[in-house]
Amino acid sequence: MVLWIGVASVSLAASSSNPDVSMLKLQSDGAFVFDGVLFSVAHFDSTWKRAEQTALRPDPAAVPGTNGEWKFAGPMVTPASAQPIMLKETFQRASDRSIRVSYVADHASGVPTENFCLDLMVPVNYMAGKSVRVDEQTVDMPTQFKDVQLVVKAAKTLVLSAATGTLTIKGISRVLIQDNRKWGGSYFEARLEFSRPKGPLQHAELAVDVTYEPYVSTPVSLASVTNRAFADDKANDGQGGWSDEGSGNDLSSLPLGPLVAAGVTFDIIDPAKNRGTSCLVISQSKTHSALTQATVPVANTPTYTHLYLLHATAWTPSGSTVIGKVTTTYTDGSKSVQEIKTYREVGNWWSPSTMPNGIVGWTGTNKSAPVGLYVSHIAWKRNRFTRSPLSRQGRQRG
Ligand SMILES: [Ca+2]
Repeated sequence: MVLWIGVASVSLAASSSNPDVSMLKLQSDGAFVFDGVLFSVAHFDSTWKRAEQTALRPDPAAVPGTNGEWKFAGPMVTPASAQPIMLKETFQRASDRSIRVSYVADHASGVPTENFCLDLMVPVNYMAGKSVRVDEQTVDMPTQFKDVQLVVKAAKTLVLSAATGTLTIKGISRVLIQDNRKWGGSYFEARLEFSRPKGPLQHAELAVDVTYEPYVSTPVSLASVTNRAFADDKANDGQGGWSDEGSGNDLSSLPLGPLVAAGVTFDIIDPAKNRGTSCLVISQSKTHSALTQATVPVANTPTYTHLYLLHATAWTPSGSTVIGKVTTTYTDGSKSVQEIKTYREVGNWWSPSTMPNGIVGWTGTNKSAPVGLYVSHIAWKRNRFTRSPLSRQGRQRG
């Protein structure tokens, strides 16, 4: 069975020890994830077979981080040639929200190439129902699949919606955006082509600046509907805190008060000031919680465009399963429903790892395990929301 737990508040609206850029994680192969969007170089040969930069490694001649630079080099092996493409990457921190990354690719004799690009994988939930900006043009990204190719054009600047803000990419020359739902995928893919002469690839370069701008977020209080605290002193008594597993396995290590998780501002309720409760625990198993849904009013202004959840599950089923839904009711009476799926929006609170629409926003430990919470994004209809109840309905699976 599954227990779906929302913590303290939802919100409207850190990087690792490598480059200290908000919402950025640089991988050991030089690919990087910026606000939930994976950036990596891809080569497509004349039969559209794909090669990636997974064999790149940090340049042994350069100390990582010297002068704010990280250098990588290595082969990209393509079936189109016995010799690999040699790729060099220089990643530079420009500010706490921006980077510059430049690439130089060479192939000794020239390899047949359909597309050689910096490839961006954007989870559907970040962009569907919103628009991207390509230079001065605005292009809507459909909520349901319509066409594979959404954008194909020469352009210098691309602005897209990511997990908790926007990414502005400058320095490109040509962009293709396709909808991978055509093949059952859950990503939009943006290909930023390298500059190079037509024909087989012998030499190509690309240098882009990428800037993250977080959305302004405002905590929405769950204080009127919370039913559990974080600390639990006695296991399996149907009351107290979190998953009711006693003090050896509770969430008392979560700090109270304002919490910025995955770039989104939440406000963690102090149970001492709120009927002894701080989080919303939903389950259809009465063993775990009698509560199956809750409705939360959201203040009138300002007009919000996104909803973020700070949450986790316990007793999480294996495989991706719908474990609840969020229904938004707009002031004009219309509704939108977002299903919450395990391994897409949310996962177990023990040893969390990031998912397509579930960034690990907070981590800590308790007496049993490393623990954490996920931040998930829900797009609201633009320009329609001013005030509505928010209902969350948890469903048991087990
Ligand atoms: Ca208890």
